[in-house]
Amino acid sequence: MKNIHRTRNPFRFNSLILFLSASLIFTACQANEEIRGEEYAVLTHAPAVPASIERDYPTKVIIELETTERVGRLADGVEYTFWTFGGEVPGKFIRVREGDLVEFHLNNRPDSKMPHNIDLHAVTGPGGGAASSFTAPGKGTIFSFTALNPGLFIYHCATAPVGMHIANGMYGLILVEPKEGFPPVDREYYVMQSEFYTGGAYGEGGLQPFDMGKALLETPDYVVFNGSVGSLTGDNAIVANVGETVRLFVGNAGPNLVSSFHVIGEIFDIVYVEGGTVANQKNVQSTLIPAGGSAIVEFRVDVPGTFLLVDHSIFRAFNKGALGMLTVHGEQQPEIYSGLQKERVYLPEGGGIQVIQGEELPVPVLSGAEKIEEGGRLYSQNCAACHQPEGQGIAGAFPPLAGSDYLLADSQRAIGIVVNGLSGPIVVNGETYNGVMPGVLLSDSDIANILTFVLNSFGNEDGEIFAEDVARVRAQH
Ligand code: HEC
Ligand SMILES: [Cu+2]
Repeated sequence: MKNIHRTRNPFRFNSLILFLSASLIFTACQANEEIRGEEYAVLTHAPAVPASIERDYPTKVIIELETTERVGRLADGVEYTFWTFGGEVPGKFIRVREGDLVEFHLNNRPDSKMPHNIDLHAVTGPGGGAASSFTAPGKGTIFSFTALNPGLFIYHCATAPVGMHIANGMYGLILVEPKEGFPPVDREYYVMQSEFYTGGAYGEGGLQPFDMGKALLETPDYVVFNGSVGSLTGDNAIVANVGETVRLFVGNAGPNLVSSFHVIGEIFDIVYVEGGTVANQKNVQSTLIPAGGSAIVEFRVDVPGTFLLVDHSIFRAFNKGALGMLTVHGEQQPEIYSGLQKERVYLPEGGGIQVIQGEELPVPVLSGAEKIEEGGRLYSQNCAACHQPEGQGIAGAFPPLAGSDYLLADSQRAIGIVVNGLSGPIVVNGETYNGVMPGVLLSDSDIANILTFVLNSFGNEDGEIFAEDVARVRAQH
């Protein structure tokens, strides 16, 4: 830079040459920026993301991160001894700028049992820093690196046995913002997928040990976002308003599985595939995120409602925990999405023509027994996967409908549950459940039939729900 400043113009200055040399200096500054000043990084717990970087020059960034080992909640009634970066799973989100000199301070709490280190995929150097950051309990280590490549990178512990340190929760994301930054958006969130391998099956209560055998077979009991079942659902849902643009920084820590990341009811307008800095894909339904990789997705939310974040390897979402929620507030936008407009009777084998051409047929009035029969069919299609074929539920995960004191105390309340879904703690037959039931997209009469079936099956005595009851509940919302 100094050389360029000293460059002499052999001719008289004129405005053109002034302009040319000014742009030369500007280009030179961009190519070879000098580190200026120093600051401590502000780190955040998921789903929060640190504010975007306003600096237009590189600086020395000091990062303080503490490794801990502590018991925490994996699911309701299920505990696990998590090993963490910063006290939570996933580890804290780090945000620096391309060209920054990062001085990393890794501290391991004295009450840890294990040594830990850190491999940041943003590091150019042996082990991604792991070789220089092996830190025994009660010790601290320091190493530095220059963030040469911008992008969204995973970091994780790489102390042997590496798989076990990752499986126990030691991972997070570091974003190296490109010099020119990212385009501004209204909301940014931090989402990290990972697996847990527990001694007991999904939902089995108590403090669960790590299961090495299942880890080797790559058959996790839990696949979750942000470290536990329900960390992004109900009251923990991430939020946005109609018309806003949302950017998700999504990581997949594995340790084994690849994620087919999808948001139900949304299309990613832009994907920075694999966490690189080129907005290189548009209009994507599901994006593949490798284990130890990431993606940045952006989308404008156009209509209100609840949008589910899932791994579209779908049993992971509804049976192993890989389910999050984005709640979008705002006015309905019927020109984009109408909602249910009409419910019609469909008569195959010719009868259907009547519906298409003429007056819509009234929904047939079913007798009590017919309602129960029809409801049973709909129950097996829509409810049995969670509440089980005999309504017995799954301990710790899905409450029973057979003999449920919660259901039988107020069958009208059950309508609202089926229509709108339910989340947050409830007590059924003395057991607390804190899961998420998504609202069911069925017609008023279908829901009436299902609930009538449930009230007359599995040892439940009796009761009848009518389509008008369902319509009334729906209208209240
Ligand atoms: C994806 C899994 C899932 C599906 C499908 C599902 N539920 Fe649920 N349901 C749950 C969960 C989880 C809860 C508890 C929610 C909580 O803890 O707040 C629940 C709670 C309930 C409750 C109240 C608690 C109780 O045991 O009485 C009723 C009633 C109920 N569901 C009925 C139904 C009916 C009827 C259907 C089918 C139309 C259905 N659910 C489909 C998961 C599901
Ligand atoms: Cu470790």
